[in-house]
Amino acid sequence: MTNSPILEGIKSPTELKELSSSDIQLLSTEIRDRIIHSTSINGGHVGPNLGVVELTIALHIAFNSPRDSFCWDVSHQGYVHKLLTGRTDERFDKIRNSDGYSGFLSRDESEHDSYGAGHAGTALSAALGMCMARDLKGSDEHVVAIAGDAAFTCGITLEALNNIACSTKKFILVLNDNEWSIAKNVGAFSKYFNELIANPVYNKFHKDAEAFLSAMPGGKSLMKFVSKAKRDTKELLAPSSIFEKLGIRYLGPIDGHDIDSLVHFFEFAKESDEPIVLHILTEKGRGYPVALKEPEKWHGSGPFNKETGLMASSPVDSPPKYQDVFGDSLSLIAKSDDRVVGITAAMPSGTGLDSFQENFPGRFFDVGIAEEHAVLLAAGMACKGLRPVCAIYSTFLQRAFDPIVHDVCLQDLPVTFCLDRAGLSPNDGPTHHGLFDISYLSCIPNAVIMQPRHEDELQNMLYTSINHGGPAFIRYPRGTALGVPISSSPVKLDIGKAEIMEEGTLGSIWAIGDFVQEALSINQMFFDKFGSKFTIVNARFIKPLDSSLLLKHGKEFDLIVSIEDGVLKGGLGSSISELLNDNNLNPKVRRFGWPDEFISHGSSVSQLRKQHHLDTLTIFQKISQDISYKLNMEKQLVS
Ligand SMILES: Cc1ncc(C[n+]2csc(CCOP(=O)(O)OP(=O)(O)O)c2C)c(N)n1
Repeated sequence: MTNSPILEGIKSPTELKELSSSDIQLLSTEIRDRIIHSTSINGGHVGPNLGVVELTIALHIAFNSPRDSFCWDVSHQGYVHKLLTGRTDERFDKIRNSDGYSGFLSRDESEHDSYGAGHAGTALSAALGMCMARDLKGSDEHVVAIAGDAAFTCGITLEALNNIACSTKKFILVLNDNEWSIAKNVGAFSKYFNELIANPVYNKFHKDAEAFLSAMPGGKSLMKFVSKAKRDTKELLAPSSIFEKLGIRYLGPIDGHDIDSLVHFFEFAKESDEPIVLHILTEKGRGYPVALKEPEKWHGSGPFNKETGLMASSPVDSPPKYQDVFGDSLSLIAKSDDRVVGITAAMPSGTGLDSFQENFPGRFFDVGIAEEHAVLLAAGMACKGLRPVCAIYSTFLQRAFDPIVHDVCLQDLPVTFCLDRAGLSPNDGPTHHGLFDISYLSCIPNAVIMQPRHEDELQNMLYTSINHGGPAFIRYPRGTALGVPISSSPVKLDIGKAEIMEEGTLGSIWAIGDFVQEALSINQMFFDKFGSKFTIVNARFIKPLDSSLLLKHGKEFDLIVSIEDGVLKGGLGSSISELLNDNNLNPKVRRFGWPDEFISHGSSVSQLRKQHHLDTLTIFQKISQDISYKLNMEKQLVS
């Protein structure tokens, strides 16, 4: 815990409004210290939160939460909001852990979290929906959408912009521009925002408005003045901004670290009788020099030493991360196949594509936070003979379901999808767990879906997918691989062929990914305790399933077990049950996977697996119960 007497006195935004301006300055420092302290222990979104300290304080002074609603885009920058809305207890110091607050905003956590998020680009649409509901009800509360500059690379943000002015007169948009996505922001909007900042006419107008606003905060007369000033200066000297062409009044650029000025602009926006955007400039990592210097590294970090800013590094002999194996393998394959290109939706380092970018800058494309566009772009490239590889986290690919169905799979195009973070993203929680992809992809004709059990198999799957000639999806988890050697010459796998790892008499266990290793450990437990084993199958392909092997097992065994890192509904186990049932085979099928509920954030994969009965011991015990009659029989035979 840090020494924060002013922050500790704030149990709700009401107390904040009563502070003197010198106390508010001290409060900013206390908040920064507390965020650095908590993230140094737990990891988290350091840079984005340090950048919005003044902005968030000013929002809570000018507006009345929870009556007024804030829609934070992504909501990874919501830590300051949490601290100002009564969440200063020890759960803040355990943020992103099982007994701490979520790293995102969630409607379950506080009445001040008007909207939950974790995916980018949702703020404007959700805020507009709230405005329209308010207008229909005839009430007058404010709704504020707060979106980063990178949110404007999202298609849905642009869909909302198109819809705002014709739907409501009262809509406040805060554009929090720090020039960064996770990596440097990309695309035409990002350039355009820089032009707005650099344009002296807008600066002049901004200064006029600010001078007036600081003298006379609030009030209808103020509005009239600014509208006139705006007309006079802008019509004579400058073209309208894109926002104005869309019917949204533009004010900016505004210093995002000057609380008094921010409050005045927010008061001004409250009076506006047409939709308004405030273009606010902030610095990612403000107040913590190391974070300010390297915004990408400090967008989201693991634990670190807060004095030195050094992040905890993994032990030298630890296995590589799956994401790095993917990046290196793609470079290796691309060396001898110039059809290969790599596409990311704003996640070059998170997906490991940054190493490919270094090796093949002309064949690397960052399209911004635009997953649907990325998939369509890949479809177009594939039509012209390229072999695009889209590296998109499992959870973010959900957004591109229709282009996957309608564009890639229907046209049977050779696009490879690499779904990192398949399985749990423990500290992030339900917005980021990659638990649905097997279910949402298995139902699509032409989709080939696979999961490697180690890094060498990942490389082989990548090589197989690129050379397959149709849509292929490879899912793999966050974190480190097994540490097996990776061949310098990848091989093509037989699509739809599983791998038998061990043979036994008790039944068969079909597993994918790191659960294959778990299945082998469970088998050892059976052997140690009962002297008998299961047949262990690395399913490799979830679709197409190795049907001949499965049907053989369906005839041979009374029990077939499936273990997967995805939801049970529509998962590997479901496909196994369906195939057996459709062939009139009725062994007992015991399925292990994630239940039909949203899994919260937690401290680690093992903690969440244990909590949801997916740990090795529980799986062993449940299978033992299923097979107890057989174990007894075998025991009797031996004795
Ligand atoms: C659909 C989706 N794709 C990717 C991400 C990963 N992501 C989280 S924050 C972020 C960048 C956000 O940048 P910006 O909105 O400008 O906010 P900043 O962090 O710079 O304040 C990205 C790409 C996401 N959350 N959602």
